[in-house]
Amino acid sequence: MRRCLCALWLAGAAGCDEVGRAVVSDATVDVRDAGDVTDARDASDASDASDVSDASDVSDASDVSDASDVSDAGDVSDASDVRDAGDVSDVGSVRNPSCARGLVCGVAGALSSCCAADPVPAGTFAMGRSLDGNDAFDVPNLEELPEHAVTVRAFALDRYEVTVGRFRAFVDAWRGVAPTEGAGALDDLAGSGWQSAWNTALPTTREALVATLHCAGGAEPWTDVPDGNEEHPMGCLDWYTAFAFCVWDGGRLPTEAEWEYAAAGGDENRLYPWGAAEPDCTRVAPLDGCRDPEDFFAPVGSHRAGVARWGHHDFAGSIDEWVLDWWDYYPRHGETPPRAVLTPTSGDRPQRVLRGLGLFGGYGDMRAADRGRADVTTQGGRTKSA
Ligand SMILES: [Ca+2]
Ligand SMILES: [Ca+2]
Repeated sequence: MRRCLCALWLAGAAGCDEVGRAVVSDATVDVRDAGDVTDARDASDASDASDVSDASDVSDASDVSDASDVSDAGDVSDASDVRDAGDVSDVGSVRNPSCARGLVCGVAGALSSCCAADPVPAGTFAMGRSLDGNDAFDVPNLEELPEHAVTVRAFALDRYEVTVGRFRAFVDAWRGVAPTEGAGALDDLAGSGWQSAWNTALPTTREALVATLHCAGGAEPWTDVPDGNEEHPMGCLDWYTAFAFCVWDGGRLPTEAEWEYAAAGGDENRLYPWGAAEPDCTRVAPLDGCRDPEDFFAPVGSHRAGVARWGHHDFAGSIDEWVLDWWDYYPRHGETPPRAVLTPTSGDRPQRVLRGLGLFGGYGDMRAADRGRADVTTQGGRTKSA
């Protein structure tokens, strides 16, 4: 059985300040599970997507492993005529229902299926912000502390945020059927899958689902008919819809630890997904000071200098991303961190974690260790503790 992870991303949108909320969109990251990826380091050596021919036999992450799966610039000579599957070799190997139409993302010379995923090897990393290490940063966010060791199993994560085009396939297929109990769970982690108690949180018809996607008064990336935004990150999804999309697409939401592990480059403990260099307009969108209208909802993967260690784009900026976990403080020194926080924290307003801030983030918000949170029904906006 195919096991994938999906990371859903929330979107920031032009005009959000005016409407008082961010647009929550969801970009996804498909993550093949540890059970399917016995050794992602080996998998990353595989270079031929044609090795994978059967959707029922997804044995490792090499099916959509990295840029080497994609025909290179020599095969894709002109971005203006490369928007179909014939020019991008990995498109046919991707089996996500959301990419059944052969969606292509990226920029000339680096095109791939919008559903391409990159393997992330197992490892241990220092989650949270350090006080004097690579990712030390002068911010008062106590919720990023203490930095603590976390071990992550191998997985594979979508290269790009989920696009409008991918989500359109979900919308077209939606008949109000919720995921089955337990769907989208992590391997060997009871209680991490879909719960039938959540079924009523989902729209019951396609029309009702579409109605939820207009959460920013016309400033959201979704359009009822394709209108130039199909390669832009999807927005306006609450946590339940994000989860349901991932399950439908053969994946699951990543855990907060998986997200930060991939964004920080694992044991490199990067300050930003790309390293230590300060954010600029070539790495993230949108960023304070980069308010070019063309930079709002830029196509996924268009800020090439912001690529993370294992090939993922737009961790920082672009769109906020839902992860599986309930928000909680990090474990104190000496406590064993959970693989994921699966029960709401006590208190009157439990929230889920958001990562990968979009919407006019400052330098601090672009860090791999930066955290946010929001109510599960939120379609835009998040809070941070200072
Ligand atoms: Ca860290
Ligand atoms: Ca992001």
